Amino acid sequence: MVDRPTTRRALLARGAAVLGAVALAGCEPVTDNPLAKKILGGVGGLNRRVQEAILGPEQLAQEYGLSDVSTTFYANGSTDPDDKHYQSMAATGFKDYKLIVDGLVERPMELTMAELRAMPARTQITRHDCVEGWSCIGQWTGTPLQAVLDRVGVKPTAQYVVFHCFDAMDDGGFSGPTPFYGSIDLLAARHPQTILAYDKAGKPLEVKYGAPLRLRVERQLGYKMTKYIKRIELTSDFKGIGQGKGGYWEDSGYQWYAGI
Ligand SMILES: Nc1nc2c(c(=O)[nH]1)N[C@H]1C(S)=C(S)[C@@H](COP(=O)(O)O)O[C@H]1N2
Ligand SMILES: [Mo]
Repeated sequence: MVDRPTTRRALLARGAAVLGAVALAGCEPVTDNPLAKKILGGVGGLNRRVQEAILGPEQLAQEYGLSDVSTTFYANGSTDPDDKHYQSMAATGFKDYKLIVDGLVERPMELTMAELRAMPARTQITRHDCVEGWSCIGQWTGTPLQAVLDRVGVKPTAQYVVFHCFDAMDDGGFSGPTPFYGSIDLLAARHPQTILAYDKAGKPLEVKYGAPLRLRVERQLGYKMTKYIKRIELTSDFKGIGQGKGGYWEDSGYQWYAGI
């Protein structure tokens, strides 16, 4: 579990604290990244309508070559979920893991890693931009979310894809740790670079990067890329989920749409 920075100042302090580690990891610090500087400066990411008007909803994020991959990739947020079920699955290489897909779907399903790996796969080398002010380039392989959605059959009333995770964040509140979750809309979910990643650099994801399955949604910021996915729920709104803003970070004030 990690502490949740609740103010911009706390966020910046935490961001500053990671920069040393990021530099050591061969990633890019905030000072070299105009996007991160803009966000830390309070301007925020691109407005969704502006981004879609300029780029179009199908525009691909830039992809890089193998020689651009960061020598080591910084791991952020949760890096080792406390959940007992998660830990027992991790101890046996996630052979008992099942991804639950339910909510507004025609055929609710549970998919094993073997079933997910048997589906079409996509590999992409992309840049991960964290709002705390660092970027790393990494290679990801996974199942296009679109393929999973087609398999379960999305009902016409569905609007959002909600990702429930195994980890929880310690907010220092009385009610105990808060489960991590996030969401994207169906347009982002069906984007060709939106994948449920299970490999990084050609090897199964390490726990710190979100094993066994994490989202890559390449045209948005890092906090949208939920790690440790337990369940994918199709919904028409965010009522009754967390505090209703569509994500753990959104519930504490981040924008729901984090376009870059
Ligand atoms: N389940 C879960 N997903 C998460 C987080 C988290 O704490 N828990 N942190 C987010 C943030 S802020 C970032 S920048 C990325 C970090 O991914 P990485 O550890 O692969 O660098 O994961 C995102 N997804
Ligand atoms: Mo982040």
